[in-house]
Amino acid sequence: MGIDFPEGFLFGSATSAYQIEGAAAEDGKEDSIWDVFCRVPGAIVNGEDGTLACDHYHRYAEDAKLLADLGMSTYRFSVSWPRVLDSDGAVIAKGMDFYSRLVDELLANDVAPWLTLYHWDLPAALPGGWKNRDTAKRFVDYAVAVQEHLGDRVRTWTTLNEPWCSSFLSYAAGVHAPGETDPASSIAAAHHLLLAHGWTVQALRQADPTASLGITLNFTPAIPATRSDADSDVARRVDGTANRFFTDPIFTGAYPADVLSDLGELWPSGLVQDDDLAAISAPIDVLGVNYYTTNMFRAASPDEATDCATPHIAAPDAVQVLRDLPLTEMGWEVDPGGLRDLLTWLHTTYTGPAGTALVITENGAAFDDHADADGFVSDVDRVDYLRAHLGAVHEAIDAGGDVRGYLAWSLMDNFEWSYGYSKRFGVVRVDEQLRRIPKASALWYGEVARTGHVD
Ligand code: PNW
Repeated sequence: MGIDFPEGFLFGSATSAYQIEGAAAEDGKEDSIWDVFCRVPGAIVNGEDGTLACDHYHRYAEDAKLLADLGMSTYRFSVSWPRVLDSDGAVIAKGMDFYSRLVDELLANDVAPWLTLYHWDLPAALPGGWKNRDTAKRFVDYAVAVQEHLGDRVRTWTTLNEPWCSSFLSYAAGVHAPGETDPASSIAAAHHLLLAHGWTVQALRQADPTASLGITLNFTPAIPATRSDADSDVARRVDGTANRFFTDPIFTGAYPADVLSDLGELWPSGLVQDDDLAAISAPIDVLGVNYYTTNMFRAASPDEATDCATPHIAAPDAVQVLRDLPLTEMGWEVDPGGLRDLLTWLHTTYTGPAGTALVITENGAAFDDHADADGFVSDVDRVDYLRAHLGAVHEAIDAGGDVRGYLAWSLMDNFEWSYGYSKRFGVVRVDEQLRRIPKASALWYGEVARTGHVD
């Protein structure tokens, strides 16, 4: 019994630079906005930061071999912009060389490198960050520089990881770097991120028409608690800014009309210029899908206080309703059916008509891991999570979805942003001595990766 994935389906895992590399000030690397944000008292649980992280910067060869030993054919990592370009825009040779050696090591181990250009660690020196349109231009220069050094060996490129997080969580909710709380700024950031994506796709495509190019979006489907007009409307507004704000311009060349009208006055005037949407909708080969959970919402009653920290800027009246589902350590509901429905919706609405493939670029869970006397973690809850979500991916393929791969988040326990090291997403444990110890989930998932078979 069990299920078998199609021949050629990619199995792998993912990480990001700031979450694992450490070496935060080594070999000429300058500060990113996360280096700076971590110094703000109270910003990160236990005041932790990515200064050492998993020390991947020095252990990359061991990590490449680990991936191969686990049977993973693909590894998604990110490049740290302030490690490879200085604040004058000049290449930092040692930083760029690190990624070149990493790519060589992956290839020597038969692991295909999947490179994300931006996983949130913006150079702190850029004035105004993503509020500034000029940052999008600088991003293209950065992307082209990385392509010049690695493009002969890296075939798959993702421009941005989760622009919803780098805009709304970062500039409206204030919980991610740079920690600002101005809704209009978050809209400007989101537009400039999309612009950086579009211009970069055009530039990389022109330089190398054979490279596979895409973007990774995080999707948190929003469903109404009841069929009432109020609940349906609040779910629609959350879905608008969380999901369609990004998919519509990329695949249809226009921001969704309902989102524009919901955001109304918040939308900065003059933000969108001629030709912006043509660039943002440049064709892509792959849409990366990050999925962790689905949220159910109801509309708050008029006098009800809601969580002010909600990043749903068009839905301040949204109240999440927990269903009778298991929760991960993040408090996120385990809902694999939501992934199947999401993939089917994306294929039908956006990627199918555009001829764009879907790959799950992140899926996984934080659980309260306990190591035994040998340091081994028997994480049956994580195995169950991965199995159920792989089943959902298979159902989406059966339903006709063009889904080409699955990358587990994460290869190893790492710096979980504002939660510090308190939340562990790895299939590989990283202990106090930074030893890598595969958990039961890594052994189970490795077998899936080698055979394409899920028990
Ligand atoms: C993603 N949310 O972040 C990131 O791509 C990873 O770097 C991160 O470690 C992983 O998911 C687990 O959190 C998210 O609030 C952070 O909806 C927050 C949200 C979604 C994704």
